[in-house]
Amino acid sequence: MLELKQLYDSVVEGDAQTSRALTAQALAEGVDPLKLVNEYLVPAMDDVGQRFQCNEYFVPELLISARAMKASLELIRPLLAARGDKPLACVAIGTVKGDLHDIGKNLVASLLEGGGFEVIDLGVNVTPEKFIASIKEKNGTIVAMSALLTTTMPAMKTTIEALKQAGVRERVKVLIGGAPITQKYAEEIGADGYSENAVGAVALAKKAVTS
Ligand code: B12
Repeated sequence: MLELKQLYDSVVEGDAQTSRALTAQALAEGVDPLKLVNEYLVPAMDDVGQRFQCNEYFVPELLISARAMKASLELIRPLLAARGDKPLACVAIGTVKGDLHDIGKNLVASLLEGGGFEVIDLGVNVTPEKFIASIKEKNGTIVAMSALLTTTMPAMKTTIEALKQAGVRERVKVLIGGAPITQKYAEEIGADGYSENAVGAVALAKKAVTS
């Protein structure tokens, strides 16, 4: 029987080959894919974030850990997507204009997908026009924006204004997040929700589609 703590360790250590192999083995043994995400992969990335905060880890370690998590998620994602019948809603997610940080955004996108949402990942440096085009094209009901720079936070407000101008603000919920974002800022710019982490983002999105 597989010792799943090793999966956690492999992400913290940034060993993508091992995390992928352990994930494959766990899935073959019938472990619930969501359990792998919630109990091992996400806590491992939280651990990495904390190590980063204490200057034990630096950017390269962060990137290789994110790569290890991604290697596992590549195997898990299709299984999670396959088990929900109808997606709860379609989410257009992206990192706002001027901002290239995508580790947190990718984590949020993966967990939303795992949580039963159809996710249109628009990538980084996403203009308001691109968010609007996606919402219109896919009939999306949630816009999820990520920003990691204080200088790109205002792009969230600009995007909300643009959604209003385009006449689609009323039919979408806007969720925001990223290290410099706060609940207060979300309220200031008229966003519908803020969460400080990816697990909270899924809870927010679920609340948004039921309220
Ligand atoms: C990794 C990193 C980079 C990498 C990015 C690689 C990548 N592919 O993303 C690289 C090296 C490229 C980079 C570049 C830069 N960076 Co940088 N970077 C970081 C670093 C170290 C970690 C960010 C990260 O990935 N954290 C881990 C993830 C998991 O956390 P997260 O993004 O916060 O996401 C979580 C939550 O916020 C939330 N969340 C995120 N998005 C969303 C969205 C929604 C809807 C919801 C609900 C929740 C949510 O859930 C996530 C998971 O729990 C931070 C430091 C820090 N402490 O944040 C600096 C940091 C953000 N960078 C910074 C800077 C200044 C830069 C540069 C300008 C540096 C330079 N001079 O070139 C450039 C900017 C490039 C650009 N235009 O974007 C500053 C920003 C300062 C500020 N106040 O604005 C920071 C804070 C470092 C510092 N202390 O100075 N960076």
